[in-house]
Amino acid sequence: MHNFEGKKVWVAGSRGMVGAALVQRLMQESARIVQDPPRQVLDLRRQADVEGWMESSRPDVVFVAAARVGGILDNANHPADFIADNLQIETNIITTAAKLGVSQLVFLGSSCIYPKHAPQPLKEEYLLTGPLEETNRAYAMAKLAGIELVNAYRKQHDCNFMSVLPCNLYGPGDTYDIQNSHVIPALMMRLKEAIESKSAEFKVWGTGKPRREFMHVNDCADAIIHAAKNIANELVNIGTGEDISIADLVAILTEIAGYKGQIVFDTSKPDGTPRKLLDISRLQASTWGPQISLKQGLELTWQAFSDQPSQRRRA
Ligand code: GFB
Repeated sequence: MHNFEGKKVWVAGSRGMVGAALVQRLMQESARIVQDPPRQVLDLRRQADVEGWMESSRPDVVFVAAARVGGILDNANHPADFIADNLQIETNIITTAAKLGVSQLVFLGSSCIYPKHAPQPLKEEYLLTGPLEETNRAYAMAKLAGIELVNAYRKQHDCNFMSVLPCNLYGPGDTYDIQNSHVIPALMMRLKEAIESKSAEFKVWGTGKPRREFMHVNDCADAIIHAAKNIANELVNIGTGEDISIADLVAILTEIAGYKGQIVFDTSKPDGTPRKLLDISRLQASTWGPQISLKQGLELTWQAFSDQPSQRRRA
């Protein structure tokens, strides 16, 4: 239905984990990647600056992968940053793209914006059918507004805009910060410390009972490009179709890392949403499937992380 050959493509947020993977994947489409200015040059929260930059660079296609993102504690501790920054970034880019007549726009949401207790697996039509998970409600409201903005421009101006909702991601370029990152990079950092300090215990947040669907970021980028080229829906879940408990994830990671100590669950830390397995029928209907298994992806990521000098660990 669409292709990117020769098209000027802007991946907003190309320095983030998903943005970088999208740029790499788009190289295979012979797209002309527009140079994405760093935050110091273009603050996407400033509307006039975004309008000025987009008017001069005139991208044909835009992927909105720029966002304020973080793990469960980062979200719970910084709700104002998460909602304000994400509302500004998405509004500035999406409204300007519509004004300039950008031929295609893909907005990135996340599986955490579904209602906390929606039936599983999560279908796209379950959005907004129930209360949200408290720890990241601010982020989720911002992302839901972005999806509503995309759908409004489709309806009112027939814009070729769509939204994709990835599950939990991991892989190269992830953020490694003990307090603020997502579970996989955080566990890897603390595992490395436990091994180096020969600690008898390895602490995991929460009960270990929540289930998460983890997808390697390279599979995510491939699925997003596939969806943008082949799926007409306004909203597409991006996942592997399989989830795992945090406790089982820890068992795989400790085996990969060769850690033999005792696993301790710190229930003073939040579990968050009990489960958020995506229904990926729309993706599968267009014959897409993941290439990187969780075990394989974790081995690759652990290896890349362990090879980094400790002060600069980004897998
Ligand atoms: O990855 P995570 O922070 O995000 O947490 P969410 C996933 C699960 O791992 C939670 C547990 O149940 C955590 O309690 N966990 C165990 C840990 N140990 C750790 C640890 O050391 N660090 C972290 N971070 N978690 C996020 C949303 O929710 O999902 C974001 O808050 C985003 O907005 C992301 O959408 C995809 O999956 O719980």
